[in-house]
Amino acid sequence: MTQRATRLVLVLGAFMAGLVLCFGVILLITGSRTATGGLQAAAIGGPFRLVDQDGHAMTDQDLKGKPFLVFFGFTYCPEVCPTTLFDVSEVLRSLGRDADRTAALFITVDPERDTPDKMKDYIASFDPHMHALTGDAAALAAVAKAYRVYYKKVPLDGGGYTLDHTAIVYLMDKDGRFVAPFNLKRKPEAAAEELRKYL
Ligand SMILES: [Cu+2]
Repeated sequence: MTQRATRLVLVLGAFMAGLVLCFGVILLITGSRTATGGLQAAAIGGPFRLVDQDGHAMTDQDLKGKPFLVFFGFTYCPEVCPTTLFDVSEVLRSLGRDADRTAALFITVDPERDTPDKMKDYIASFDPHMHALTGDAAALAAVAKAYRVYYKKVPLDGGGYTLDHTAIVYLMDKDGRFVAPFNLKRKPEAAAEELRKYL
């Protein structure tokens, strides 16, 4: 082999090696992307043990076989919570008898003030299929985390506090699995029709 040919072979070899390396890296990247599942649905919800407005323990097991709605908030909330709970009540009312086969949970993010008695007073203004749940701060923090709910105390000028919180209504199926955020910006009948599909 001439010196020139040898050099050519070396250059070609290096080029081929580089090419292989490149493809290898691309395979690794695409491979790892496939392995993590890309758009795998994040797990929302899960087991809980809280106290309802009558002071009774309620767990996720009590909801087995029923699709249900979950909303987090607090009784001192000036607007978002009462509006949302009113809308949820309208949906439950639209369901008629089928409402007995569903449930709606209002879970407080303000355990300090929202005792079972306070929750009982408050929830009495809404549909009777609603469960108003409270518990100790740690139990509520765990449920909020499971539902990816954000909440934060905000001090008020005149003393006391309010809370910022996630205002999503979650639709869960009869196995307690998250389906989708539940849209209340439509006629209660239309929303009730969607809920009915999961009975
Ligand atoms: Cu609120």
